This record gives sequence, C-alpha cells and structure tokens, in this order.
Amino acid sequence: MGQQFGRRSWAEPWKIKMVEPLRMTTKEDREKALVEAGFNTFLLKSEDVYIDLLTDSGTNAMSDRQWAGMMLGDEAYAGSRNFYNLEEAVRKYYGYKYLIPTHQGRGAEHLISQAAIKKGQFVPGNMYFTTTRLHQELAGGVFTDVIIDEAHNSQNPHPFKGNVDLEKLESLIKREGAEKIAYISLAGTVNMAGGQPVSMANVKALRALTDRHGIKVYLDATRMVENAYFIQEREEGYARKTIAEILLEFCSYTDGAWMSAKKDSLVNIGGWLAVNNWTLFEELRNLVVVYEGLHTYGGLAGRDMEAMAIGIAESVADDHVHSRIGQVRYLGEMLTAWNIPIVLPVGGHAVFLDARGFYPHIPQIQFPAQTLAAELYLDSGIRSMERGIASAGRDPKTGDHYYPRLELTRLTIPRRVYTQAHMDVVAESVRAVYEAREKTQGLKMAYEPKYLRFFQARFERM
Ligand code: P71
Repeated sequence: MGQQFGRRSWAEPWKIKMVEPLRMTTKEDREKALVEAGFNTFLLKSEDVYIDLLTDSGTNAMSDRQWAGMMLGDEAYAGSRNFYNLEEAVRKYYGYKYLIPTHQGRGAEHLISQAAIKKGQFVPGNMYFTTTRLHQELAGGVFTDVIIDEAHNSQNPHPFKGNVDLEKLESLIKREGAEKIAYISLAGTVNMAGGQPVSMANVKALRALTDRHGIKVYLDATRMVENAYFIQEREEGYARKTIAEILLEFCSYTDGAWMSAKKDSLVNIGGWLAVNNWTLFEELRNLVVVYEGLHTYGGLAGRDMEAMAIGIAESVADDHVHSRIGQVRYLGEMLTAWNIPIVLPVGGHAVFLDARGFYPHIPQIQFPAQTLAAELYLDSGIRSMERGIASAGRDPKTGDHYYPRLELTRLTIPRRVYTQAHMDVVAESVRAVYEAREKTQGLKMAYEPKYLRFFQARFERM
C-alpha cells in the first residue's frame, strides 16, 4: 500500500507471541444474533463477532512487559507501589502534579464535573462526547459546542478539525460572563468528529484567551498521544520533536486532565484524573473515596496501575504511534480509493463511514448509521459502532432528539490486535455493503433507555 501511494511502507514494531482464535459464523447465525441483539451492536455477544471494531477502548493487546508488570502488583489497600509508579509516569509524560486513579475515564469525568461545575454554569467544549457531556449535565452544567464549523462537515479536509473556535468561545464568555463558565472541556483528538486533532497553535491561543478571563482548561487526554502524532506530522516546527515532547508541551497549556487509559495507554481497564492545583486536588481526593476507592487505587487493582504505568511509556514511542495510525490510515485509504464515503482526513483511532453518503434515501430518524452497523455485521461478522442520532440522544430541556450533522458508523481499530490482512477483509465487506446500499432500508427504535440510550436501545426493521 505504501508503494501504491508513492511512499515507503511502515510495519508494526512488534511480533506476535500469543494468539486468540477467531470464530467464523454463517449468514444465518448472524441474522439470528442480530435480531436477538435488537440490531444494536452493543448487544451482540463477542463470541458471535468475527473482527471486533466496536471500540479501541480496553481492547488493546498488552506487551510482554505489561504482562510481566501485572505480576508485580502490590495489592495493598493503601499506598501500593504501583500507584507511585503510575504517578511518576503521569508526571513524566503528561506533566501534571497531582494524580488520582479511577476505574476508567467516566469515573474521572464524574469527579471533575462534580468538583468544578456549579449548577447553571456553561461548559464549552470542542464537540460533545457521550459520557463527558452526561456527567457535565448531571452536575448541573450546560454543555456548549465551540468546535470549528469544519468539524461538522465530514468532507472538509482541515488538518486540525478538532480546534476550538475562539470567536465562538469569546462571544459565549462576553454574553454570559466569565464567572458563568465552569471550565473549558478540551478533548485531544475529538472522537465524535472522527478522531480529529487540535493544533498546538490552537491550544496556545486558547490558553491566552482563558488566562485573560481567568478560566480553567481541563483536557480529555484519552487519545492525546494520537493528537501529538498529528501535530508532529502537520504543524510547522514540530516535525523534529518527539511524540513525548509534543504531548508534554500540549498538556502544559492546560490546568489538568482526565484520562480513559483504555485507549492510548494500551491497557484493558483504568483511568485517572490529574491537576496542578492543590486545593482542587484535595477536593477530588476526598470525592474519589466516595465513588471509586481510596485515592491510591481508585477502583483499580495494583497490577492494573502497573500495566498502565508501563503502557504510558510504551504509548509515546514514535514507532508505535506511527504504525498505529498507519494501520487506521491504510484502511481509510483503501476505502477512499474505492470512492466509499468516509470522514476525511482519516483520524487517529478509527475510520468513520459517512452513513448519509451510504443511505441518502434513509431519513436520519430511521437511523442510517445504526442500519449500516447492522448491515456490516450481517455481511461479514464485523462489529462497528453507531455514532449518529442514536448516540446523540435527546436535549434534556426539550426532550427532542438531537439531530447531529454527522451520522457516522465507526470502524474502530484496537491497538496491536489486528493485522493488515484483517483490514483488507474489513474494506471488502464495507465495499459489499456499499454496493447493496440502494436496497437497504432503515430501522425504528423499539426500546429507548433513559441514559446513554445507544448502549441498550433496541431497533426493528422498518
Ligand atoms: C469509545 C469509548 C467507550 C465508549 C464510551 C461511551 C460510548 C461508547 C463507547 C470513551 C471515552 C472517550 C473520550 C474521548 C471519555 C471516554 C470515557 N470512549 N472521553 O470511544 O472516547 O472513558 O469509557 O473509560 O469511561 O469507544 P471510559
């Protein structure tokens, strides 16, 4: 593929030491499983899935060193050695002073939202993320999207589609007053926009603007390593800097961060919250014992913290990130070459299929992206995730559906798990589903849970 695109190929900087067999199914098996799952890929049994591209969250392969670290778990209730190793890794690579471990990202989102949002305050962010926004709303905050307009257009080639629109933010601050802003919720690579990065210039300018108004910036660092890769690749002055240097510089413009370590940090479970302000830290450290566990384990086993500490160091290695994003791009380029509509530029963790481009005849309320995820599973047993109207949920004030402009189906690539041959199989299945697009009909929602409905909603064919 590298040759076809006139450049040298990359290869994975590892070899395979242990394998897990995959199960193939028949079309009849899959039809049955899909109906039982209410056409929701979250409700499929993993055993019924061939290539699992539901998420890159907690689905990564750990290295031999991480597994060795698991054996060094210091399973003490308090003051585990592994906590201090994790604290050191976060300080070294992310630069924040005070660390609180949490069981995963949303545990950290809960704590920061409870501690830093007063009822009625606004929380401007570069596009919503499902769990992030929900915790902000549960804390009484009002999420306000301040991402640049380009992010909402799947075909716009802007290199940093995750950027904050500083004018949108400034006019919100002017209209509401700085004291009505809880903090800026900044995500490094924006998941729902297609894994799109934020530039260093943008975060610097954001820091300057928020400093003028005395507003804090907290970073969702979940896929910030991948964001650093795009800065290295695309932003002037960063080509010769390492991923680790770029990551540290980016974080230095923020006041703290929360992390779902299940992504960048190459573990199956874990997260953290880290801040530079001692007073806020004291409050968070007190809150964590209510919801997660003591502040030196936060719902994790010692071994999980050790695997995370080692994973953080591995995650910033330039050759690792290059091959990780290279694999995602390989799949994206194959689909683009076949004129299949995807979000461009291809992001860090996934290829997002543009379901509106597949099914212009299916109205958004008939869940085009959910339909596409179901069709892909039926065709080949590949599991993807809806990221459209079902994920967007309802406006808590009016009760109406949100109608996001992006109606996407995500092919999410776990780190160090699948090979290039798997990507070929995926691309061919997407092409088969694309070729059958005109005959495909939409879905209706048959059951809708109250919170984060996409996880457990059930659908039926129209
Ligand atoms: C992903 C996930 C996992 C997920 C979450 C909600 C719906 C579907 C799937 C989790 C993230 C994330 C960002 C940017 C915080 C979390 C929560 N992503 N921020 O993409 O992507 O972390 O899952 O560890 O609680 O599949 P958590």
